[in-house]
Amino acid sequence: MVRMNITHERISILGLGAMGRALAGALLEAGREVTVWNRTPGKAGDLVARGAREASSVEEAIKAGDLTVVCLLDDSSVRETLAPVAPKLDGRTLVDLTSGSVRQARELAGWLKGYGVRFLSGGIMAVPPTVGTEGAFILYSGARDLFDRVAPVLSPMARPHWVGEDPGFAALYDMAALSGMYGIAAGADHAVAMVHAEGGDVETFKREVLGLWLEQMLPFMVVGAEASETVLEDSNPGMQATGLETMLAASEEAGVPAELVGHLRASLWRMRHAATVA
Ligand code: FVH
Repeated sequence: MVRMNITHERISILGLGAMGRALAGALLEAGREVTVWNRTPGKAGDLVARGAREASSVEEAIKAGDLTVVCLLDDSSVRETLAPVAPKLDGRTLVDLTSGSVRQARELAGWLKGYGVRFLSGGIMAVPPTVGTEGAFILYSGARDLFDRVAPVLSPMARPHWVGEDPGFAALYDMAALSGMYGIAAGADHAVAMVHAEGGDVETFKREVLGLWLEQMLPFMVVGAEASETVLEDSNPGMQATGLETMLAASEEAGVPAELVGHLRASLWRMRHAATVA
């Protein structure tokens, strides 16, 4: 049986880690009826005080909600948690916000479909303190009609954003966006290490140089880029290759391992070669 109307907006949350607690808190704040479950009991205290109900089993939690949000450590914890109850999930709606790979999301969707579950996969573009705040958003993929039904119910957690019918797409964009973020974070770490090694004032550098520079360049790196291009492809590759050699030398002079810069140099060499051939 497919339950098409979520009339009372009763939401169950499986997983009370930092993120599950933040999601549950945002839903409670918006007046939703929330039931929570966590593998290790004792993590629901504050939420119960704020109006949540604590279920003592996964099955009890799922039955208490019109919609279940899963937010666990990883794909195998989701499988482990859902496997014993899966045969009883026919007609239920599940939204999995656990981080995973594209293949894992697709396989999970297929597995749950076999049990008659209506399923959306998600990727959280927020950290616990930003859940429920303006900039936070959550990527969803799966059936559009299901998303349209679920989005208003879950919107207090973060702005819902649908990225396609393929259940793997939320994971795809989530992982790709994380890759972008970690690239910047790794570059920033390297920059700080250079400044520290050469005796510069790290706090001043971060505040007066690095933050402002990254802020200035970010729109070019992302929004200004066409398809697979990056800002690096907009400038003369020869100039950039020379610039990177200088950066590599500066890093080596400072005694800071330069693997990251070396990697950038390799990709720029490829770009320069492509430009010469074209
Ligand atoms: N926190 C963050 O900043 C990021 C932001 C972007 C999205 N991620 C993803 O959200 C998922 C949950 O992350 P979290 O921050 O809540 O993680 P933890 O605080 O470590 O809590 C983990 C929960 O998972 C439960 N758990 C672990 N293994 C199992 C298992 N085998 N069976 C059932 N539950 C399991 C754990 O339970 P317990 O250890 O308390 O019993 C916690 O509830 C994650 O995918 C992030 O990548 C967060």
